[in-house]
Amino acid sequence: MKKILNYINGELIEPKSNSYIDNFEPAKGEVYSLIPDSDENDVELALQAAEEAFPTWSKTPKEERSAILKKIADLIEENLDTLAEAESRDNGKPLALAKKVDIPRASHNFSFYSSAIIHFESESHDMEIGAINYTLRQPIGVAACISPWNLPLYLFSWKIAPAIAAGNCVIAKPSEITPMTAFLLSDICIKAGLPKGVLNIVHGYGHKVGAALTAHPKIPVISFTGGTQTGESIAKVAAPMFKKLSLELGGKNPTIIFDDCDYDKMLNTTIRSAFANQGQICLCGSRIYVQKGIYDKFKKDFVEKVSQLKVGNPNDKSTDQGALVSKAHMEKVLSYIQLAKDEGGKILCGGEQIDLSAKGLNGWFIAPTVIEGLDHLCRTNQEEIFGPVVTITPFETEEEVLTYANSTKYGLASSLWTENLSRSQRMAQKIHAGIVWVNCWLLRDLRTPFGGVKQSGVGREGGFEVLRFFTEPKNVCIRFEN
Ligand code: TXE
Repeated sequence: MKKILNYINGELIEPKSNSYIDNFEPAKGEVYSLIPDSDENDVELALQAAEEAFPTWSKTPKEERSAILKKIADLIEENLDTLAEAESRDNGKPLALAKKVDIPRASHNFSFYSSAIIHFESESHDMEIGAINYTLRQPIGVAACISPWNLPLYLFSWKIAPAIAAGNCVIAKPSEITPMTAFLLSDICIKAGLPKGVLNIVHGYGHKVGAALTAHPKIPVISFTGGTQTGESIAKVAAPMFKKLSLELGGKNPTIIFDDCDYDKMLNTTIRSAFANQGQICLCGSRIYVQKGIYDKFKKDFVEKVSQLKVGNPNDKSTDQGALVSKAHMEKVLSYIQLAKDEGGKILCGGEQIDLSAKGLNGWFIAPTVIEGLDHLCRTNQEEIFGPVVTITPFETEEEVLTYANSTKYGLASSLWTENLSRSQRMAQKIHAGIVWVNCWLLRDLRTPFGGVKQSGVGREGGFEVLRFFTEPKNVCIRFEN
């Protein structure tokens, strides 16, 4: 069986423990490869390599760092098919989605930061009394990048690219649930000529590798994307050590649809924003609020379209919905469907596991599910389900829907559908969310900050802001007149 290896000091090596974790193919429910069960000893080895590489890498001219990042971006693009197949097999997502979104965006992360680092500037302030202040922005040292399973290579590269572009060395830990594309990235980095030790990828469990990275006194900066509870436990360990933290956590995003929207455009995009990647994107809109004038029409059309989504083999071109990422996650999502019923919700479509074993797929499929009739404060509408499950609810006024939208502990993203420009501006100002999409969804410009408010995280990531995050500012004040 294929063994994934750690990438440490420029080499692909076995974990020190020599033990491995089973890696499952979600569509088949079968083990298909093995993941290093690394621990603090492998982290120590990676740290040694990263510390050795740092003095040279941090002083390597930006242009050279940029060229290597661009090479990595190009190699990702050249290997698009292989990477997309690996991502789909590892994660259960439709191959077409991996080809269209995940892998191109991973390549773009590297090419964007390859260019951004060249244009990154630091501030300078002239004081009238005859002094000048400027801000030196220096790489920090060894950064930890910990990423989740839902958009494996995309989120992994979103952290690594800016960290190394800024001159840091990195120890990265992909999710133990979807490690394959991170493994393939190791090979790409070797081919691109990334100097040894600049990027080290240590595979394994969060409570071992992730915890060792978080607690290590020699790792002063952590960028994490994952569940809110994990973020909380990382913050508890890192805060007393005064580490720099970027936490991109969960969401419970509202989609708010007004009567005056462009109906067809809204309907098609809302299907996508609700169910893309089986609803396993932190930006998916899982609470859909629809103004009363079009509620009944929306309910009919939406349920009809959702019922037509084809759940099946991720490799089939006609598949809209693949498998959920793991058995445990599928069970969690099913338990929320049961909870919704217990809370008085009416299942309009879906609501159950789908058995595709007749097609040789013994994995973890759930029918896309639409639920109505739930109060905005019930658990189904408050907690992150992170699966193909959405609720729909009617509303009358802007004030009413704002109360619903802002009622959760999360504040990651939101979508508004209206042709009324003033209303969209008013609403955008009042919504508690780091991102407001108006008449669109998932449109990203990497120059803008990304991230949430409230319990969706801290440390906005995006454009130059990420480069600022991965550098230490130092004020230099020069007095040139007495
Ligand atoms: O994420 P975890 P899980 C949400 C979603 C999901 C829930 C749990 O609701 O159901 O989180 O998912 C590593 N110290 N999101 O359990 O555990 C772990 O190995 C350091 C939202 O899969 O947060 C993995 O690499 N690291 C989300 C990463 O953290 C630790 C995407 C994320 O795993 C650790 C995924 C520890 N103590 C899930 N424990 C989003 N915002 O996009 C685990 N890890």
